[in-house]
Amino acid sequence: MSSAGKLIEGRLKHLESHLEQENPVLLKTVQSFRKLDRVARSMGLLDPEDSYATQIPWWPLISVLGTFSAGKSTFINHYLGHKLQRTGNQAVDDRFSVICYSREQNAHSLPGVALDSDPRFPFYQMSDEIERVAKGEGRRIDAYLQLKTCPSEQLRGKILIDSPGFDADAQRTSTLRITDHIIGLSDLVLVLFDARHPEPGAMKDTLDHLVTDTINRPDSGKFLYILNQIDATAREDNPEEVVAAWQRAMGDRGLTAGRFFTIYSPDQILPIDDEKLKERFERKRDADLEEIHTRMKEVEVERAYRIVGALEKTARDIEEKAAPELSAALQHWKKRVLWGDGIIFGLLAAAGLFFSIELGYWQGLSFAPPWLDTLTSTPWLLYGSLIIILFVIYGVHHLVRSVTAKGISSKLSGRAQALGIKGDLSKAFHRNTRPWRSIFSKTPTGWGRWARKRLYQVTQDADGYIQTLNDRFTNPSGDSSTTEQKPAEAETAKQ
Ligand SMILES: Nc1nc2c(ncn2[C@@H]2O[C@H](COP(=O)(O)OP(=O)(O)OP(=O)(O)O)[C@@H](O)[C@H]2O)c(=O)[nH]1
Ligand SMILES: [Mg+2]
Repeated sequence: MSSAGKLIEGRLKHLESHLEQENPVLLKTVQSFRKLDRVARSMGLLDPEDSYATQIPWWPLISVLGTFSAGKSTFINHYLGHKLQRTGNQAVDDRFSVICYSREQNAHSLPGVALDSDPRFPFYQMSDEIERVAKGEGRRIDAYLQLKTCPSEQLRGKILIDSPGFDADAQRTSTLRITDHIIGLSDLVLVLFDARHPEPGAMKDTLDHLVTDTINRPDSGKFLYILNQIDATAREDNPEEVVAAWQRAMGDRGLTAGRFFTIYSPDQILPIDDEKLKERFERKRDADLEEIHTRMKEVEVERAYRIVGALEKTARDIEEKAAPELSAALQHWKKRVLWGDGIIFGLLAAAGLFFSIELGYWQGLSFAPPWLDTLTSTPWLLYGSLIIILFVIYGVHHLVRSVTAKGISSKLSGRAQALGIKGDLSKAFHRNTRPWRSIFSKTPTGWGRWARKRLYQVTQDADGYIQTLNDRFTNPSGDSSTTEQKPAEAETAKQ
């Protein structure tokens, strides 16, 4: 039962081939996840068609949200160095574009369903999510999402999401729901506003949704708020005042300094006649753009460490939480079965004694029912009766086993959630209660020396990966031969 199903093996292969292209440092971790899967499957924690590797998002997600025509698509095109997204002053796109790397020179557009089966994307539940808010819409996932590929080196190892313009009043609930879902999945959220609107007060609802609601989230650190197109303010009498008004509007909603940026697209500059002003604008823009791009680079690094962290944590959780929890449940089950058997067989014996006395089967202390002689003198009758009695005892015992097991396993699901154990603890427990398993065995199925050794190997592997990542991202020794960078990646890292 510990072998992987065909479907999941296919997905893992797919994952490996993408990692090979985009993030080779993480490639080996898939092998370690396979080891974990084998242990978990033999314990019954995972189904053959499940894998721990597909339960975590491998690619960091950066989403770009913001008001209509704020310049979201222009910002993305500039970042990629490709004119991938259509831009314009009319609302040009009402779908979310999920943009990912592909070696192929031509950019491709694929329908939203393509996201369903690709292990890079945590979107397979998205249609269910849409279905929940708008009945019948889940099947129309293509109307909300599209997948685009682009050969930009900037895109290696990450996914960008371009979104349709945001307007709190006009949004359909399903679009709002998708926006929230995407925000939840994202590692970094860039929220763009348009400096051509000199009056932020006019968009109160939008600001409430995009700023007030996001600033109070526990993961508020992942949001960057960007006032875009500030080149347009150069024509105002007092350009600083426009920025200051936005800053105040943000500050009123609790935004602290340091996460509010002012930029404009280097590709779309309106002519600025005042040379000094132009230079000041450019300096500020370049500094802010660099900081934003650095944050975009950092999510990739953070995500790589987080994946190795998840690998190690899952291994430790099996050893330190799942296995002890199962052993404790088995002890508990044994006690309940013994008590259950004791009570039922005790009652049966008492009832037997009572009726046999009532029927006058006892002569003093000896059991002498009138049919005893016939029974003992007819072997088939004697053995037949004994077999029937044994069957009844066995049946009652198994009934007690399964009733008590059900009670314990329903509690175990809650425990697994509370302890944050990945995998199905109650299924694993059921594996231990199969008819041929004795209630006296203390070690859970699949949890032996072999499993411990595997888990130990995985934690050792994880330490090795952390070191590789450290070498790759910090390279304290300055020795390039210790890094696993390929020339193309080194190029990306420099940018
Ligand atoms: N002057 C100037 N124009 C810009 C800048 N960024 C974008 N634009 C222009 O603003 C318009 C809207 O840009 P888009 O990138 O399409 O905006 P968007 O946010 O993707 O728009 P929707 O997807 O329709 O919501 C386009 O005509 C761009 O050329 C900028 O920094 N400065
Ligand atoms: Mg756009």
